[in-house]
Amino acid sequence: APQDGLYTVATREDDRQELRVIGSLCGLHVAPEDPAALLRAMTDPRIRIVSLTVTEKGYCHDPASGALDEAHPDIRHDLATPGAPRSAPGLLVEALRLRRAAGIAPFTVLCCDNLPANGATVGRVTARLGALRDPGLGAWIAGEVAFPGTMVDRIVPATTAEDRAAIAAALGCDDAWPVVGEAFSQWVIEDHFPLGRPAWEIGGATLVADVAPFELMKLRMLNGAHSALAYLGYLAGHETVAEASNDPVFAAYLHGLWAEIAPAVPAPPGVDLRDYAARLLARFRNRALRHRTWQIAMDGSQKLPQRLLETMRTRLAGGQPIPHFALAIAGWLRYVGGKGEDGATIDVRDPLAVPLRQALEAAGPDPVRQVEAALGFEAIFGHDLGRVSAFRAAIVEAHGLLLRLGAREAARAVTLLG
Ligand code: CS2
Repeated sequence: APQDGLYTVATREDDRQELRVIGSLCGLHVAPEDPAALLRAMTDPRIRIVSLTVTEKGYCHDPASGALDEAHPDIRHDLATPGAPRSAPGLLVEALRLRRAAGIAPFTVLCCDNLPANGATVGRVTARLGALRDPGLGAWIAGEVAFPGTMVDRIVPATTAEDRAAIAAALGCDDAWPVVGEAFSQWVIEDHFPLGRPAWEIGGATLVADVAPFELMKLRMLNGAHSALAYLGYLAGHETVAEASNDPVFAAYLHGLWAEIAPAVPAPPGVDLRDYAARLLARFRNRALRHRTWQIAMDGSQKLPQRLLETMRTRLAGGQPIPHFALAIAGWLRYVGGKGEDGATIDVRDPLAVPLRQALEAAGPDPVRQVEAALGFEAIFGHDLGRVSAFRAAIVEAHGLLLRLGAREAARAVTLLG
């Protein structure tokens, strides 16, 4: 706000940096500071689209089933005091209710997060919260509000103090909130905007009838590999994705992982998944970005279902082996246990961090019991996976390998065997 909504986007590729000052923000409201101001803006009839980028956990849903988590503290809060909501679904529902009561057409909700079927998922969660308040409101949201799906892709590590200093030096003035990312970007949007939309295609977006193949490709190939590399790379002492993916052992592991993922991905028209994977590796290796493995490791309980587990289900159903996948899950399990390979404490950030650590501690030193304790989390693994013996066996084996060899040597072993 003090910079009139102006901020710099710095795109970096190896030793090249390009700066662009973005002037598209015309005002700011901070929901936790002033939810009423945000609700006023959302009920303004001139507002036709509400887009959201609030990370996976911001939707208060059960990651395995995609249903609203009705026991979530923020959802309980928003049901108790619906006029002053604090969750994203709570704000959407209250704003939509106010618009409906005032006879204003509903805005289109544009989710830009890495959720599976993101539009449909947010539609389901919002309609359910609406129905819990008033069945008529829930039915109206389900029937009248558009929730187009999207696939948004650009690697954007969290901004650091060094980024601020370097960008201020290059720009010649201070910017308190620059954004640093790769040059690559892709935005695919389902073209369903009942009140109209800006011509985003002018800026390079692709408008399509069905986002699903783009989304599945990105979530499974990019984000799946990102999460795998985050846990294993972190455990192996790699601070960034660039370090980990420039390590030949992990590059070979990634190739093996992509070979397991690709057959379970319906390629969008005209896309060759081998080329896509090669491009991903080059993007991961971009040393100009310091994308911390720790950052991507965050919120694994919210990410694993759509990034890795759904793909694993497909492979298991076809009777195919899953050694690279299993090692990624074992890496996650070790990571959320809270102790690194050097014995140092890991700062695990995840809504389920405490119950996960407690369950793993209660399981004691037996690796098989540790795996069972982790797979018992149905919000992550669903009601099914923990009972699939081929799945359990693969995770037990990978966990054993990881404990014996450490992440790097286990990745090498899995790649050699695979
Ligand atoms: C990353 C994503 O933080 C994470 O979990 O996997 O933010 C990733 O960088 C983006 O989805 C790339 O488009």
